[in-house]
Amino acid sequence: MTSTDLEVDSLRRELDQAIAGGDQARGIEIAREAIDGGMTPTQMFLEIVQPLLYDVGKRFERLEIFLPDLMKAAKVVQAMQREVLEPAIRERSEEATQLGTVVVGTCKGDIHDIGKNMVGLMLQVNGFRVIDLGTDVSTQDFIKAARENNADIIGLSSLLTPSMPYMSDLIERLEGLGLREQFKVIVGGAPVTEAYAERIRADAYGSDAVNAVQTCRRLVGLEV
Ligand code: B1M
Repeated sequence: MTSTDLEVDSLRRELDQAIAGGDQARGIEIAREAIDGGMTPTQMFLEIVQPLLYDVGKRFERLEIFLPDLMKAAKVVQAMQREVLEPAIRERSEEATQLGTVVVGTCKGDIHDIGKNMVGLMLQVNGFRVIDLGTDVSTQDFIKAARENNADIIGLSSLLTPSMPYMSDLIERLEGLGLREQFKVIVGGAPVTEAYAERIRADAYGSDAVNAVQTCRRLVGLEV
């Protein structure tokens, strides 16, 4: 094990404790330490924060923790995003050109937005105009915003199995309205898979926030 592996391990352990204890101040401090220590904010988010939240989800599923614990964990991560990770990502981004417009949102019935917000931010700092409709977004509102903003891509996020069918609902509505060729559709979120995206005839599946940028570049005809 290298010293860097050890540092990442201890960072992960400390953050796990902060998340479990709902300690926002400590979460912020750890994020600052990681970035000052040379870790990129995207690496910090994708390699440490995201897996830790997945573990929190597993503990919740096993009934080892309950909804208030899930909420506390989310608040720590949101504070880290707001105070450290988002400003650091923006600071590192270059002045980008307009690659296209993406309307993003979390599907109806679903209020999870930590991952969707990261996807939106990464798209934005990599040159896309992002219209973020927030959470619990209806199919009609996605289509309305895409038309009003002359979007190139509609990006749907879902973390709940019951909100996933709204992804295929949107594609069917677009087909029904004769708009399917006008907008590319990318889908993502923890329970969403590449196979699901294919099955519902989405144009693409995004596995994480970095992959979503590469995929949207490809969808607007740019090299990845
Ligand atoms: Co909830 N929750 N939650 N939750 N929650 C999950 C999703 C769950 C898997 C936990 C579990 O049981 N294991 C489970 C869903 C089960 C299912 O349906 N399959 C669950 C449940 C059941 C619930 C409630 C129903 C609990 C209840 O009330 N009894 C409730 C639902 C409320 C609702 O939405 N109506 C609920 C509530 C909450 C909180 C509010 C407490 C909080 C959310 C706070 C917030 O987002 N503002 C919360 C949290 C934190 C989680 C877990 C623990 C973490 C989610 C997260 O932020 N992950 C989650 C466990 C899990 O996901 N396994 C869980 C980190 C994030 C960075 O990853 O969102 O996957 P992710 O995003 C990634 C990629 O997926 C991808 O890129 C992102 C960044 O790299 N991606 C895209 C995402 N969207 C994309 C879109 C793209 C492309 C890529 O293109 C457009």
